[in-house]
Amino acid sequence: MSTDNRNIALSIVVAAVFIAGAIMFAGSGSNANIAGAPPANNVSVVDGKQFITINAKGGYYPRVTVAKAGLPTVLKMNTRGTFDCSAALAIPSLGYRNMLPPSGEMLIDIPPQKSGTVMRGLCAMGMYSFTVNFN
Ligand SMILES: [Cu+2]
Repeated sequence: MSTDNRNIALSIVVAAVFIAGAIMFAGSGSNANIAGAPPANNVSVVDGKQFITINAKGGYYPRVTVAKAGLPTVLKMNTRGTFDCSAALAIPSLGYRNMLPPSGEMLIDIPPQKSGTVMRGLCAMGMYSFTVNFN
């Protein structure tokens, strides 16, 4: 290998380390799973019942969900080692307020919603939120 080739190889390695570092830095915030992953397909309809999955940990993901109006719906809140305040969930339009288990699943029944309804979920302090738009 000539000196030139070695220098090129070295600069590629340095660039790769910088890029990896930048990605890790960008992903280290509390919005890591929001910024990093593509929007999940978190809505499914089984036997006329709609299931919406929201992950709660350091915030709620996905932040925005588009769901169908007019269907009985189950909101499935998933936690995994969630010891931050996103475990303290409030859904004002339903009068819902509850602690989610630190790890597990909480199923919340939601009556069929009218088209155009925007349902908002919040942590107890109001710092994290998610919305479900029923269309
Ligand atoms: Cu909070």
